[in-house]
Amino acid sequence: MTGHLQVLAQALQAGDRDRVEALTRAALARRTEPRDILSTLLAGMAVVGERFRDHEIFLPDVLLAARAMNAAMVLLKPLLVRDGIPTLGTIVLGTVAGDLHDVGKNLVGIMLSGAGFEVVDVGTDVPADRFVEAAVASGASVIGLSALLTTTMVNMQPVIDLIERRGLRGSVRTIVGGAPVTEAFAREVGADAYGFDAANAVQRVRALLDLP
Ligand code: B1M
Repeated sequence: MTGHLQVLAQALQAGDRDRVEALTRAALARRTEPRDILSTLLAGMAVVGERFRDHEIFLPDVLLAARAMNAAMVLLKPLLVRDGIPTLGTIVLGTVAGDLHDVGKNLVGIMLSGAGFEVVDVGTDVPADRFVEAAVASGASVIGLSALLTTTMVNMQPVIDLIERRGLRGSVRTIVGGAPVTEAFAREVGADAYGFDAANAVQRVRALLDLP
């Protein structure tokens, strides 16, 4: 990584949105390839994810880094689309029926976007059919389900059952997460993966899609 990209990665890890935006503009002005800038930012976000997982930094730091990443992505996205760089895959993400908590879901979405996935956020209090329709409409290969209440985590099962009934099992995988959700519960409802936090969710989705 050349000097100016290293500085960009450091600014991202520090969550300095203005500096990340300015450095991204400067890198583009000196004709750095958008895909090289993206790789730098993704590497920076990976470090942020690892440091969050290891409790070296905390939620506000992750949110700042994610906002900085999103500011750079606004500049890069049109150029990447023009260059025909595919995303890693599309993920439908939402909070299950009856549940209005969205902070964790949003964080998972930001981390997935930052890692190069296209995220279709279907919001909160989402019934099973809306998850599945959104996956079919967007060609998503993964549906991510979040729940924060012991009374709503049971609403993950109907989504997985509907995927099965629609014959989509195998082409549409599922990942579940949220404070009351456990690996054992994920297995019980037949989910393909469980993410215990946002960084882990990215790792699990990559594994589901056989990405290195
Ligand atoms: Co509510 N709430 N809440 N609440 N709320 C909890 C969850 C609760 C534990 C508080 C408590 O009693 N100690 C409790 C649940 C008890 C239980 O079921 N065991 C509770 C309750 C009871 C309720 C109400 C029923 C209260 C009432 O009205 N009587 C009510 C329910 C409303 C509804 O949903 N229908 C309610 C309402 C609310 C607010 C609206 C006020 C607000 C939500 C605002 C919002 O989200 N926009 C709220 C909040 C803020 C909380 C707490 C305080 C914080 C949740 C949060 O944002 N955490 C929460 C207590 C707590 O957790 N300490 C609580 C931060 C967030 C980053 O963490 O969401 O866990 P989290 O996400 C993590 C991981 O779980 C994981 O990654 C994230 C990042 O690392 N993860 C995934 C999440 N989704 C994932 C998906 C994945 C993978 C990983 O793959 C797809």
